[in-house]
Amino acid sequence: MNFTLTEEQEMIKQAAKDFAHAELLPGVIDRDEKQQFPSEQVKKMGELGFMGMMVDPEYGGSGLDTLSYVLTMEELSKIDASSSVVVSVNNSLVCYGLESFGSEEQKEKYLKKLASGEIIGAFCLSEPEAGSDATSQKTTAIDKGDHYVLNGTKNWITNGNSASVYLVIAQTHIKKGYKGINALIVEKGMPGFEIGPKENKLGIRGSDTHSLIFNDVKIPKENRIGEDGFGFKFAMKTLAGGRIGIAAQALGIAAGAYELAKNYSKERRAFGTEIANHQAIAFKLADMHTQIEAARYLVYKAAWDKDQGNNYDISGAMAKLYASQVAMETTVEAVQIFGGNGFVKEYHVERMMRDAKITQIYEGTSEIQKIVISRNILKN
Ligand code: COS
Repeated sequence: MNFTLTEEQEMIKQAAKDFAHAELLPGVIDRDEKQQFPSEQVKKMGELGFMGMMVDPEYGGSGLDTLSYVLTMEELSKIDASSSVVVSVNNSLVCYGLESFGSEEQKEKYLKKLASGEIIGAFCLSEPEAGSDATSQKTTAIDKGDHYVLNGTKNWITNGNSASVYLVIAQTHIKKGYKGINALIVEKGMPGFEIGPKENKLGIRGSDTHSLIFNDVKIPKENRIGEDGFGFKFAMKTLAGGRIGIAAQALGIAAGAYELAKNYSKERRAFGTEIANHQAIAFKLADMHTQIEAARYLVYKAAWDKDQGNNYDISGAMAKLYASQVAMETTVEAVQIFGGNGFVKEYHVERMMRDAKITQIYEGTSEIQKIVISRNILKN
């Protein structure tokens, strides 16, 4: 076992930390308040190579390992989870999905621009009645020979309006169930493709979440990813890695709130001393620190599994399940340590508490992670 980061990983972590403080922190409260998408920040993250971190440089990516990606997600999420979710979706769902399963033509046409951050992508699986129950797709992609005709609605799509390329999961052969599902590449502006209203959310308010409506959208056959009927497996395999990204986001939110609470407890005075000197506060910090460290090793282990070529279904699910729980508990405690100030926007922790909640929901709820974990442990 080796718990030491390489020199390169340390440099990437530091670069992400510096970027987060210099570019994400200014205006983060305002963007949250106004639900403003971090367009400038995303552009700069593309220039730094954060939008296609694991993609082969041949396709415009940074060619880094999953651990470097996780370290970056952690540092960005300490400051601004609304920006880091854009990085997560673009890297681990869109770029990974295209690089691993797309055709050479698809990689040339779409991946290069996505990995360099020239454009961003969205991953469209959820529907009004198919979030956790992902096999129940009502969106249809009917085979018309040289093209598909796409009809239906997708919900809660991250990067819903800001994306240029959408990976859309849809049912082609209804009688075949999940074996009849396809994944199609849809471009913004294709006739019949409409972007629905923006959701007014509890947290990650800077990210733009929309429903999408498809009315007889004509999709060329060459935009299907993989073989006919590969769509459900495509979604499952891609989400397995996506969960590592969200686990890293949850870890970052927890660690960010903990650092703020620790610093505050050394400044704020009550009963004649800094509140950190009261055991009620010191023990909270001890619990937070221990849980964050445990979450960190689950997240890094999942990234390591992916880099080693090991199966990471279970390690990714455990990392997401635990890190998201720690994010929720830690941010609630951080607000408590800040007391009255914790309830006020300028101290950041209330935003982190709101942002933490989504990590227990998207890319598979905590209950779904328990299904994945229990099935994996019981099959052996
Ligand atoms: N990698 C590869 N294949 C996978 C897989 C994975 N991680 N997980 C499932 N599959 C395959 C199965 O092997 C099976 O194929 P075969 O019949 O050829 O073996 C197929 O997919 C169906 O799997 P299963 O029978 O387990 O499907 P279920 O309907 O029971 O669903 C869960 C399994 C619940 C795990 C799945 O629906 C899921 O992950 N749901 C949550 C989706 C999600 O994350 N939604 C959030 C929206 S994205 S923000």
